[in-house]
Amino acid sequence: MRIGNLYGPDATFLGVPAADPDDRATWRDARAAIIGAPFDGGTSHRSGCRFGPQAIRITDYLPHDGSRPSLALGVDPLIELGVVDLGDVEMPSGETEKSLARLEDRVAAVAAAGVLPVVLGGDHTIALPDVTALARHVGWGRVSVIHFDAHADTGDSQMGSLYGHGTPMRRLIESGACRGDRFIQIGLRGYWPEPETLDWMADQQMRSFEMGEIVARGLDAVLDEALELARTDCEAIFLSVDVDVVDPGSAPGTGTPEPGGLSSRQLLDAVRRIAMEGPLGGLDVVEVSPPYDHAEITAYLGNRVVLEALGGVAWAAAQGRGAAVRDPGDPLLKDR
Ligand SMILES: [Mn+2]
Repeated sequence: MRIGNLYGPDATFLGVPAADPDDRATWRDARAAIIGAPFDGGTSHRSGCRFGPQAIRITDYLPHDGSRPSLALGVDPLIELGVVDLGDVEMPSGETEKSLARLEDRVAAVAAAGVLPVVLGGDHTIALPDVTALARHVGWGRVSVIHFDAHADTGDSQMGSLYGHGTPMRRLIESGACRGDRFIQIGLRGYWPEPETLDWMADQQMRSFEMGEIVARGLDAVLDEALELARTDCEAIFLSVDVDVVDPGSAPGTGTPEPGGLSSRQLLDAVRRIAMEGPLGGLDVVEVSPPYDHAEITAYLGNRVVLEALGGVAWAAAQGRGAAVRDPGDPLLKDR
């Protein structure tokens, strides 16, 4: 059964066709699908990102006509990829494990159909089911992760719980869904995590680019290294974008703002490039918290992150670079 916005009227991402996740005929021709994950039960500080999916879907000044030709790329990703919106997953904020299981099932069904899952959060807890579902399809340990964030999200526990927006990256590496040495973090800064967790990250051979390194080397050089690593001995890249990677001045609507981040221009360029070079197997955009937003700045950014990612995928497909959205018959996608 289709649920539109769990916390508001049913509206699709920029007016793309609505589809019913349980009726494959309604999304048969789609190559990418929007999935809302309106869950903020994993936040450690201020909440509100349960309203993120709706804000990311509807925040725009252009007509909601399901068409967005990109000036930079010369493609209309919503049209060319046949993007549909499967609505929200029903995720009760007080029931974390039930919520995450439902999301994992939804993402797995989409990935298994050879359709690119585009998940709108929600807090970062949702990266655990998102990446897990993709790994079940692509191959356990065969998905690399490029993770934009101010925070590492590698905590061992959060207030005594295994699940929360501060722990998903540790759970993913512990389970083997993805390899620590193919887990790439970009934009970390500030005062968390503590040395014990940094030691654990180093033991896993995670590659984390702190803002100081990004400033010193430039983001392009960082992306060169990140993409080379992500594409080595893995079949697909999962792109996880926490909007708090961007400076709070350009992304105020989020729960755990950390000053001194990327510019919105840098994030959009990086997302576009990763999607163009891929192969992108899935993405999520998380931690957009409308109650803390101002003038919809952060909701606009989330909306544009999705468009740049889809634009990059459509561009790659048009170039015949393929691999961004794979046919389910592709032998690379067989279970290993
Ligand atoms: Mn995060």
